Amino acid sequence: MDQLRTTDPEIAELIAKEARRQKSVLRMIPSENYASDAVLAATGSILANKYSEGYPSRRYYQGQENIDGVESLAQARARALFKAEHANVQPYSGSPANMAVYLGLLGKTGRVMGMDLAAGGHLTHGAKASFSGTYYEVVHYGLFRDSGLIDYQGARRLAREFKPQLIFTGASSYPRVIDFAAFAEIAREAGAHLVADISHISGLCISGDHPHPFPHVDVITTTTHKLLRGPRGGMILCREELAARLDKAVFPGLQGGPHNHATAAIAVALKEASGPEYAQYCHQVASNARALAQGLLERGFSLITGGTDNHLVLIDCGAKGLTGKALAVALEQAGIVGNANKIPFDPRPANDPSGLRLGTPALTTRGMKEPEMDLIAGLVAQVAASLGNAQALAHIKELAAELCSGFPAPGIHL
Ligand code: DSN
Repeated sequence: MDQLRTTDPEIAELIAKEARRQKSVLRMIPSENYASDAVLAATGSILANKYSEGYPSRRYYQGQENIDGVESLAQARARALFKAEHANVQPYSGSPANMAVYLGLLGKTGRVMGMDLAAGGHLTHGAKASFSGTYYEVVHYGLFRDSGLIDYQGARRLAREFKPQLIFTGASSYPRVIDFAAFAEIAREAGAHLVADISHISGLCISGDHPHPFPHVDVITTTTHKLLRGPRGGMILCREELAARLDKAVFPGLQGGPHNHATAAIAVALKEASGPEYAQYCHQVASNARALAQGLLERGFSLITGGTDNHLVLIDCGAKGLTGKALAVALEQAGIVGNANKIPFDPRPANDPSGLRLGTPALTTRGMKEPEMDLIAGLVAQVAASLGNAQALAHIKELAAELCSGFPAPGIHL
């Protein structure tokens, strides 16, 4: 940072301010975390200087004796951790990883079934606004209105009629277990390839807190910066028979040179995730989410599905007479950072929805446990009762900062 301060004080100052923010607020966006010093060191390394189009031992540029070692290690660790026959660690993030699956398994066009964005799916699972809903023919499965749970029978009926070639499972804001075995039956009947996008729950699948997608699915995609605590990046894991098609879709289909600094940091994160401490961390993430859900329910909040099995809760703010955006803004003023989110069958628009999404991955990395989750549920309730009261929100912000000060934030040294 000393060199950066000299060369570019404006950027150095913004980074320093962001570090102070990340240290002093309760970070509860379910897709965010703290990367370790080791992961950050690899991310900021000289590996960023190198071009390496191709794959280990099959490159289009010279000078790869070290890069091949880095990527081979990342691949081997990914295969071992996810029990996969093949791993591609080059996708720049989760959306490019999913895009490569479309390109590799369908080509330019095809029929896809994915979870509706409004039901908690992801943009790349066929939403109109994304490439997936623009270029491919898509139908969406969804949730039961009363329970908020995935309607597997409805998905099965849809697949029988529509005969998708590709089925996406996985979600961005679904708080319950996804039944990959049930989807495998649906895919088998339809003759479709089945993909599990486990970006949100990757760690829980490793630790056993969520059922593993293999052997039920053909392909797993995931980001590397959420529960995995790596750099921003993506991965594709698959059976050997699909490896060549998917590798070709990533490079040269969609991408040029891999981000070698990110690949190295992914390798480090995967190493960190292979020890017993990481499994313990994931157990705690899930336990903390259950404690947070319990604390919120006790304080009169309404949660979609009534609770959680994973790392996040989805609050229906309408039940408190609030919108998700209004609560998210007030929470931020009070040092608690979540995100407004659509709830199933939400009558409100995406930029001002009815829901609020809160997650436990980052706070658990700081070492917080069930008692802190109950405290935080209390703070969220105080915020919900204090909208527009700047003084009350500022006081809660002090309480949040005080809570944070007792729990170190990995990777942040002020
Ligand atoms: N943007 C991510 C999330 O916050 O869930 C999903 O890609």
